[in-house]
Amino acid sequence: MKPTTARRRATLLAGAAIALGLAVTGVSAQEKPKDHTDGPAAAYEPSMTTLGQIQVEIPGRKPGDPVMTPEEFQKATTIYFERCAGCHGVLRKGATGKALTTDITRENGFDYLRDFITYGSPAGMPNWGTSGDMTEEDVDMMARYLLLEPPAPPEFGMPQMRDSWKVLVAPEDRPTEKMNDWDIDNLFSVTLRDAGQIALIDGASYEIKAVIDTGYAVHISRISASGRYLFVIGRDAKVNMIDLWMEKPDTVAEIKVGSEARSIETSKMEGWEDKYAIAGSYWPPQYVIMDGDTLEPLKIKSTRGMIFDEQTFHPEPRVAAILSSHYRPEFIVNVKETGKILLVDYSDIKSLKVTEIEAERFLHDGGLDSSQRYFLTAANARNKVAVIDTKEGTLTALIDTEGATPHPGRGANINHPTYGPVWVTSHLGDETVALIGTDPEGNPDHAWKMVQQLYAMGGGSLFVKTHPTSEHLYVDAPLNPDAEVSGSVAVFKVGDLAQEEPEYTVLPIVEWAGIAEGQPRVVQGEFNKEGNEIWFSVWNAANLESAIVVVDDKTLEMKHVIKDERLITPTGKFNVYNTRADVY
Ligand code: DHE
Repeated sequence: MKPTTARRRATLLAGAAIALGLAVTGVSAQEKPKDHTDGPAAAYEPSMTTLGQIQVEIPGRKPGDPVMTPEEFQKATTIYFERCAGCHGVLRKGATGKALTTDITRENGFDYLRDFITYGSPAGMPNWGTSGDMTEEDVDMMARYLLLEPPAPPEFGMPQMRDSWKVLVAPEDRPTEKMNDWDIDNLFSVTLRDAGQIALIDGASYEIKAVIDTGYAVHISRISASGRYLFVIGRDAKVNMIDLWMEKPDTVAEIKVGSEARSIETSKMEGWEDKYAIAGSYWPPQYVIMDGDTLEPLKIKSTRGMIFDEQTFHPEPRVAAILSSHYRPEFIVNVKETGKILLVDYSDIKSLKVTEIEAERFLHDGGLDSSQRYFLTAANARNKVAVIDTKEGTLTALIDTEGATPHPGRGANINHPTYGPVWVTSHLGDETVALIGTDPEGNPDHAWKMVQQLYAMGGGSLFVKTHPTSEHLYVDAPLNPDAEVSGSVAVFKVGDLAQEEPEYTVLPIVEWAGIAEGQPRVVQGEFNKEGNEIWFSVWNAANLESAIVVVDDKTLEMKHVIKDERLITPTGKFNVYNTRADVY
């Protein structure tokens, strides 16, 4: 099938709960009270699957405690960490969702809790009962569980990190030059989510050069500034450091930095290339600076502290995206629940200086503008994008994206025919795509304003992508409940953006992949080094066939389909050059 052109303003999403991270199939709500909503934005919350595996005991019982067996308490804890902690917090003190501490739950009582879990709420609580995601017995158990004190998962400090730390090949035993004939700059590190592996795929021949075991449910890969070392982090907070110079690239060091994590980055400032790595975790709420050659943990900093505006204590502010500055020896660290962006100066980690910028709560992901001076990041539950000037170390702007739950990934930088350089984000909760001016020198009237809103295929978008040599802007929608939409990608022609309501072309990626079984979702475009092709993951259930579809950026036609039985649940793809040079 050829790409088709469309101009469609899809309606807002409602009535579909997608438990991502747990399963890739959508579940329709039944008998839902009319005003209750549970779209993807509500369900796309952290799922603490690793924490869900820890063994817990019922904390000291109080008079009036509901009856609960240790087995039920264990099962309820697993469900709570996987499905509820993302919004309500591991310690139940609240995050995007309300606090569920026993002073509140006991006052509300069992019947209220049971009904709330069953039907959800207009504020975003999914209808776990009527959607069929939880059985009546499970709902009953969860309501009793919430009347008991929560278990506190263990901390993870230096002794635990050092116990887990392994240098498999010491720096002095590694090659002094590249020992393989791979074009490592055009290599893709592809997350094989449910296999706990990454695949290294050659960008020219599409050959899978290696499959390497990593942590559980790998989240992202990042590359050292030199392009030699690949860092991979799993949801279980395991970091693998892979040496791409070895004859057969493999892990040379590994460490566990906590129980739940999502982010990893390396030092990129001139003079500091490959010197440090940093990883941030959801639990415990902290980040750790490590040696860039060995992953030796050097400095752990807790992110517990005051919420930026209320100045009240938050016990578990998670570390979301981390980015390396090109202007100063600093890591930029998003602290989700306190709404602070930290500039962590790594030039002297014994006297660590951290600039704490007040931004907005629920910071998630983001990336640099095309000049690489400004960091734009979504405070997603507040529908805002914060802009940090990485040169001056200050907050430049807070912009309302006028859409529901911006989710940019690292965003996309296009050269707009009217507004010049703009940075783009799509949204989880609706079909809008926000374009933000990023050129205070050349286009001062448009800088740090939302200059245009586009309408793509529908809500449930996670990632946008372009390349400096491309004339296209790609928008995915993997969380859209409609299989046709979640299986396609919308493409806008940058030159057409001066039109009043620009059309987009729909690429039927799943159809091109030739996969009939399951409901695979098309996720995260990633360009090759040259910028003439873009790769999309066709992410199916673990027991079904998945694929990667390569699209010709000039013709928008399918160029190649990578299929292999080792390609289990491919999600993120990270081209070595584009990732290390921050090209997007
Ligand atoms: Fe991600 C990036 C957190 C679910 C694929 N994801 C990120 C980042 C964070 C994050 C904080 C930014 C890292 C950085 O730049 O340093 N993601 C979370 C969650 O908390 C959430 C909502 C639920 C969870 O429990 O993890 C979540 N993410 C998903 C998925 O379901 C995806 C689609 C598949 C998967 O891996 O489970 C997914 N996230 C990705 C990808 C990136 C990412 C591919 C990197 C995008 C990029 O271009 O850099």
